[in-house]
Amino acid sequence: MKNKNSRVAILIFTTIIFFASCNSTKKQEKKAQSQKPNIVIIYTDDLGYGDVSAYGATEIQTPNIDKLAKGGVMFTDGHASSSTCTPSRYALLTGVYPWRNKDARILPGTAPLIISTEQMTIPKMLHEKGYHTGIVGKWHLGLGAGNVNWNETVTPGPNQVGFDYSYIMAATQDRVPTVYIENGDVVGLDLNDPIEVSYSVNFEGEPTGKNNPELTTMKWHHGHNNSIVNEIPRIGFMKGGEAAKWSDIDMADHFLSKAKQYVQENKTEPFFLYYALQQPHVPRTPHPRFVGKSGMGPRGDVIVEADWCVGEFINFLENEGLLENTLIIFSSDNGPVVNDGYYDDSVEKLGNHTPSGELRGGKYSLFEAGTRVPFITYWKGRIQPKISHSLVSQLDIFSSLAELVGSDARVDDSNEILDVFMGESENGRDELILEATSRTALRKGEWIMIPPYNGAALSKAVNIETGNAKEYQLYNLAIDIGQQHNLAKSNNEKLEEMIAAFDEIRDNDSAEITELELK
Ligand code: NG6
Ligand code: CA
Repeated sequence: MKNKNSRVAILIFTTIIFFASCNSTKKQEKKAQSQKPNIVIIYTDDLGYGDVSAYGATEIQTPNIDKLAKGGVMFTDGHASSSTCTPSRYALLTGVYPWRNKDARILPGTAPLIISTEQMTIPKMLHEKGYHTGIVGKWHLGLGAGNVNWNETVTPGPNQVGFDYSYIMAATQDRVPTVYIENGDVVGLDLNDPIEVSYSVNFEGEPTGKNNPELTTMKWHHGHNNSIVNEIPRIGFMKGGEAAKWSDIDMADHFLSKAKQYVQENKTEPFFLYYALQQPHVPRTPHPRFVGKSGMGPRGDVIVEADWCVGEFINFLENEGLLENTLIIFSSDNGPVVNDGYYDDSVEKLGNHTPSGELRGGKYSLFEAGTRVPFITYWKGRIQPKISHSLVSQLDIFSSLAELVGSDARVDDSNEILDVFMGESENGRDELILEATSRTALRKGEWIMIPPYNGAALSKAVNIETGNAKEYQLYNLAIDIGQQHNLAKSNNEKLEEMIAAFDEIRDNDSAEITELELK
């Protein structure tokens, strides 16, 4: 009897404990769901599919990016929207195909903002859902509304399209103005030494790379022979603003410290950070502590430096106790280029390294290496490690993040594939339009169709195949990842099907877009 009673008592006790603990687990789950994760997009500039050791590079090691790849979803078929920067960044932030916006092409440093302040963007959508939003790094989406006065607050810019905080370079490291801009204001500007910028004429008496090679330590190969800053000739002319000019060798450290500072200051609320590193774009200016580290010249050295920045930033999140509540998306804005306009030994010291991996082409190209880039999603404790062969595009980040944070905002071109990004499904995209300097091609399933385009098949300046040909090209990537066997003639049925699908998406406007912008 006594025994039975105590058994009943134990049963009641354990039942209470069981329900109580269920209840608290449910509460915890609810809390976890309602607690919005922080979101960080780490975006490199010109990093190729073959530049990361997790993606098969053997001549260079990227242990920190590898850690993300091996601890998250490593996409083998992840794409930037374009094989150049501005269009890819436009598509990343808006979820809209860049070829829908005629201004979404490589911009000079004086170009006006190409995102409408009315347009929905990732930071705007996240801001509406209670996020603090920031960008640190490369912008290259235009600033102002034309005729920017760099000595006043520059607007509209990132702060007018959804970012609560911005710390940027206006365009690229090789373009003037060579200054940092914080929330629209040039950092460290002395108004007694105002900045003037032009992309058409030099300012009287100012040296240029073309006329004063003796003042340069990095020599220009093509383009890049205008104003000289820090002994590096740039694209565009700039006068004044001496105290505000950035130090190229410190840029990586500088952006890293600003990225950390942003997190430090905003970690008490959900935050979104777009951390846009400048490497390995030209001019490649590793900090002295990275010089010679890759054995591959400056291009390899700045990849090692970028990888270190990624590691430092992730360690910082971990030390702050934020890593398990932060979704990290890592990618690159376009494929790789070795000589992009300076003699910097990158060609000579490349050795056996293949920045494009087994893919054909590179930056500026319609071939696969133009847009297929390292693409990783990582969320410690939440995303299970996996290699995914799903076709995904940076376009899809917009709608997928909206789904993640419970926003109704959607953009037609941006597929909601959150479960693919979370590694829970392989239902990626079926089709995707790829863009390269205003030319487009259609990817559908395992097939890619490149329409005929005028212009050189090989860009001599950068030594990259453009993808241009007088005839249609059709490749089956499942069996021919290197795009060596054009099946357009032998598989006419597939070709016709691809042309029809391409025309339907492009709304038959592809005829307008034929010429290669690259000079
Ligand atoms: C090209 C530049 C190249 C690079 C590119 C933009 C010349 C000859 N070439 O016009 O060096 O700056 O623009 O790169 O000037 S991107 O990654 O921002 O798209
Ligand atoms: Ca780029």
